[in-house]
Amino acid sequence: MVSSNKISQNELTHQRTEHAAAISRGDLPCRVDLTLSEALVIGLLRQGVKTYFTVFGHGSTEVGEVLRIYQSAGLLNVFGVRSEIEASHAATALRWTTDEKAAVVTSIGPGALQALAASLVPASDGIGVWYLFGDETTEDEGFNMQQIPKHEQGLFLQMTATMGRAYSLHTPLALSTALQRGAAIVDHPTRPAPFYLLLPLNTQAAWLPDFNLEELPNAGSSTLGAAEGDYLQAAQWIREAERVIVKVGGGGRKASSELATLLERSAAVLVHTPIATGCISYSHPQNMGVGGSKGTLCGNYAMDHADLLVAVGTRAVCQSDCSRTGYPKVKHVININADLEDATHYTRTLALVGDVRKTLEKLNPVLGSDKLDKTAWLTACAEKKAAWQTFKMQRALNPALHDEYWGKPVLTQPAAIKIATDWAKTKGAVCFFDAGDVQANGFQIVEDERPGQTFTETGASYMGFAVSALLATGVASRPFYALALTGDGSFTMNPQILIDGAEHKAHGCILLLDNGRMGAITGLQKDQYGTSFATWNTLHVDYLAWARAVPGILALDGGSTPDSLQTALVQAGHHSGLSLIHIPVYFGQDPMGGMGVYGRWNVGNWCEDVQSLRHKIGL
Ligand SMILES: Cc1ncc(C[n+]2csc(CCOP(=O)(O)OP(=O)(O)O)c2C)c(N)n1
Ligand SMILES: [Mg+2]
Repeated sequence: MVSSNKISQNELTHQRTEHAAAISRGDLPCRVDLTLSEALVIGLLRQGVKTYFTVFGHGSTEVGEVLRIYQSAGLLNVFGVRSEIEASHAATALRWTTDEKAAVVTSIGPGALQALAASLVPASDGIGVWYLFGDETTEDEGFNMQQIPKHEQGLFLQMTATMGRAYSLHTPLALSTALQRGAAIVDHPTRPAPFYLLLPLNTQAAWLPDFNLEELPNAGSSTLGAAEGDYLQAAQWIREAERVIVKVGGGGRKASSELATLLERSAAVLVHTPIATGCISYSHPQNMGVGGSKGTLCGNYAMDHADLLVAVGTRAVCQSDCSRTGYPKVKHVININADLEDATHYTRTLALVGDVRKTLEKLNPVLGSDKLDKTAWLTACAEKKAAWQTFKMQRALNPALHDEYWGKPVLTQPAAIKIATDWAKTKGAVCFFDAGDVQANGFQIVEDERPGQTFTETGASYMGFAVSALLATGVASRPFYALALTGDGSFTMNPQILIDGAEHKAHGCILLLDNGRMGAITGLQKDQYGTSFATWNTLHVDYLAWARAVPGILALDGGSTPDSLQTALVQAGHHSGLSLIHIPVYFGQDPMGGMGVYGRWNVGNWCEDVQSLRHKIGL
């Protein structure tokens, strides 16, 4: 039974303090009197959630009070920030880079909606994050301020349940079920995701006398096995094909050695989606880099000519398979994925539904160790990769171009990104990429040797992710150094990082590539309609002054030459906190200013052609 809380606030604080101390000592009895909010925090602690990114509001003060006391006892850490979007990005980045779990706490209404919007990132990239949102009261006494203004029940639950999985703590004693459902999602073995726990304003402080803490679930550690399926058929297709391509998405990131064996045994080339960069070393001769709408010369060549596709852990996002026109000559698909619907996405498919690594481990021996002779294919692809390396080199050798907006020669994005990511490699810094041209040029340029060097949020391509991700550097239990490469458009979506990064001891550098516009969209407009519209600014904003306004931030002018940028990076690297390097960058039609486009995309006025090609291919 849930009864009202009979003890005073002072007594409650005292009691919570005692509970927290007992948890630290490991002797909290399993039956205790406590509020729903405290039981929730204890339940999350049991699952290893010790980091909270918060923007409290009237919808979450009760949970906030429990977190205050538990933080004082050293059980968890709370980072109050200035935007729920930033909070969500930081929690996502923490889980992504370090596997440490985090929760985002917001108020009801606008705060929750901002976090919900940003949760498109973990939903798209497959990252487990807890969201605790204040929600309308369960007694429905009338509209709560900031609830959705309709005479209907559970609207936030409907919205969040559309984005992912959600649970409303409408009935306090359902907590253990809520936490078990959340654990199953946030710690899912193959495709973790955001989980939304809605906290009605009036149940957060509900009193749970003699609550049995044993009910609270522990973190799940489930695993999935290898696919059952026709491996002999798969092996036969691989042997018979002349041009095999292995396309790796986010689900194949951790299968480096199995992928290398597959390449060796099938004489295939590998192309990956941006998120899977480093799945095998870029220097591996059979790695053609990224392929897709904005792929590479060699990656797209391989896609355009392959006759057999082995898809590994990819959900075939438009950008990665040219809106389903990416494999015009493919006769068969072997699709290895833990998700049945992803595995059966294409026609003419042999779907191997199971854990990617374990399935590859089972497929490789069936292929046998006799190398298949597909020399013509490997040679043709190797030539394209060499041409791509030359293409890249030309941009590094022509680093500056005259720019109209800046009225002088400035660095190109390809040159600046190459210099910065080379520097990051020597420093062992993690690189985060923000959306836009910065991101596309970035994934065309980086040459990662292993996963974890670059985090490019291409699932949702959410502007402001990279800079907000820097919060994870200081918050992680083992802090690390990161470089966030961002455009002027993306940075101004989440400039709160300047304050929150300084406050919460972020250790990294924001490299702001300023072309005075949302260049990726200007570029699309020009390619599609011959003219640009409403995607640039005429103002020259003093971003260094923004950075200087915050104590502890080192603001550096990166200048317009490779040397000046190098010098600034080195200075930034010596700074103990957060730094911002501003560089003007070129925007324009000069081919040396970009990395080119090699694929197709079902957007704007290209749709008719792309769709008709898709239907012609019929894959
Ligand atoms: C939150 C959000 N809004 C809109 C978009 C659509 N979008 C993708 S890239 C881009 C422009 C990015 O501009 P900037 O960060 O300056 O990078 P640039 O392309 O100029 O290098 C826009 C508006 C998005 N990805 N995310
Ligand atoms: Mg820009």
